[in-house]
Amino acid sequence: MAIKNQELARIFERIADALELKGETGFRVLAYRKAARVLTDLTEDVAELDRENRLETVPGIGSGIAKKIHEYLATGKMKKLEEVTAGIEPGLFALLDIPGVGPRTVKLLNDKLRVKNIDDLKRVLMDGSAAQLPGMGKKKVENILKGLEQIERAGSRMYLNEAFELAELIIEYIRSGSDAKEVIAAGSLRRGRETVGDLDILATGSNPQQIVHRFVTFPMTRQVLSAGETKASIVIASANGLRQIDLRVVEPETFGAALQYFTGSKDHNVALRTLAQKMGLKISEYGVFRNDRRIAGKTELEVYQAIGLPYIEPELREDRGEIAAAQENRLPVLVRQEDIKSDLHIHTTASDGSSSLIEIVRAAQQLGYTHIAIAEHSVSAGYAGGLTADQLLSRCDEIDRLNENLKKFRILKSAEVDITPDGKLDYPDSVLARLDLVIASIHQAFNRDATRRVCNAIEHPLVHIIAHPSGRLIGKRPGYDINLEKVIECAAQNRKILEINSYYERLDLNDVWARQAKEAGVLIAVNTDAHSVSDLSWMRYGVMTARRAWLTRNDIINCLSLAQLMKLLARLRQSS
Ligand code: DGT
Ligand code: CA
Ligand code: CA
Ligand code: ZN
Repeated sequence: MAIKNQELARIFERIADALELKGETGFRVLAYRKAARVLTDLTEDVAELDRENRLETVPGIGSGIAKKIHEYLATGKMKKLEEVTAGIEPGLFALLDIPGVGPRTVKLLNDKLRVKNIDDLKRVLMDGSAAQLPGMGKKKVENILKGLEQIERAGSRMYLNEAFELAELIIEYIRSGSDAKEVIAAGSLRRGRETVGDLDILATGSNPQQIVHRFVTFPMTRQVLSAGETKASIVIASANGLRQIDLRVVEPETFGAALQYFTGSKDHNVALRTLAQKMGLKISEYGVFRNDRRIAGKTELEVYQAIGLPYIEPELREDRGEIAAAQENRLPVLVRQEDIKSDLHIHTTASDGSSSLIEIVRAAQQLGYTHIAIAEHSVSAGYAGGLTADQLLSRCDEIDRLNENLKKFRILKSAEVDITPDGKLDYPDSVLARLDLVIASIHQAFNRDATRRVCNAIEHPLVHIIAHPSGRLIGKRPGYDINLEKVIECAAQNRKILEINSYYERLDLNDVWARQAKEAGVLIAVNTDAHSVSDLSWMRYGVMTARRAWLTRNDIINCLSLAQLMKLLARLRQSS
């Protein structure tokens, strides 16, 4: 959605909220809510519609709303918003984010119990006074408590996809409304950590105050925690809860030092500082200093070189041996997104996906891939539309026919085969032999002998890859009761491949285990496990995880050309 659409949708929501908080109901409120919904669903950029005088052609946008949109786009302000929010405690808007709490409830609580913010709300819920109010009651109070719990839990850490999307939104917002030169997300997001606590945005520009001002007026802002001359912190309401974003505006001469410092990790920074001290240097967010004279700071490379090191990629900065490796000039040349030529674990509508095979092929071609593997679920995965052996075989025929007509692109015949509770695969070998690539994974009976079952699958002569080997779901499920050291050892012995599943809730293998696998000589597949065209973009999270695992293009089979991959897959079967 275009950024202006989102900004304006938020503004109209807020006007409607404010009207209701003031006790108004009915047509006017509904008109603003409707305008917000229309803007959210609009595929065209509202700024363009305004330029071309076409706003009123959009159903749901009348002349009154169109005028207000125009006013905002032309001046950056909307009188109506200022008018209706005047005199309303800012904390009241934050209460509206709690599931189960609407404007009428907030008004009631504010009128009768002088509730002004979340702390007040908690107090009146706990001491029983809220339950006494007309129309509240025990049930409603319980609901609100549940809602509070929900936003507090969600307020913990973000998945990588949410963090990236949010960072892109705020960066575009700052860029489009200020003369900022550089705007970049540092912190754990830049390091590709599997979850992100808060966003750390770094900017340079000739007018820091303008950048700070633009930042704190980000439309999703619910609370400004602090706002100074060159830094600010805000809390925003995203779909999954409340999130904090920090901003720093720095001088161009110190941008590299600040970027290095705020990228972290803290442990990496501490180790660097110790190293610098031994050389008689001081390193800080302002630069590298010798006797108070700045000798580096403009770029990160300059900072690292000043303390005698080559550039260290952000994903390696975890104090896991990267500084020693840098000193000895043995840092790996990390895999890059551009090295990826294929995605080898994709579902379509034939099992539980939502995009068709053709749609997936077109999207993969657009991504620049030369081949993909279609791996539907197998027969015992009934819940996921698993294919019977016959269905799989006719699917293979279909893919063969398609491949004849595809130029410079190849679909590999594959399947994500369930490992049964007794450690077998649920297709006969004759069917598996028809496939170019066999992926095996556990989807049932998680804790029954997981290690032995996965090792059985690895030893099966027709299996190539084990998908999501640990089975964990970040923040939701710890994973199978499995001995990954054994699994890696077994994969190494049988020269089989382990997956980094790029789905942001899996990232499985994780960075630490993938690095161990590499050290044991195991090849890695980085796959999205996509169930739709848009899921193919998850590759980015898998690649970052691979980089955090110190992997190079030579460690990853998705970097092989089609010919190289086919040779490898055939060799694996011959040697087992
Ligand atoms: P997060 O937000 O919990 O996912 O993790 P980070 O790494 O983004 O941490 P955050 O947001 O607290 O701070 C951003 C960076 O700032 C951090 O990676 C390194 C730097 N930093 C923060 N506090 C300290 C500190 O006390 N010492 C040093 N050397 N660096 C710090
Ligand atoms: Ca952070
Ligand atoms: Ca931070
Ligand atoms: Zn899958």
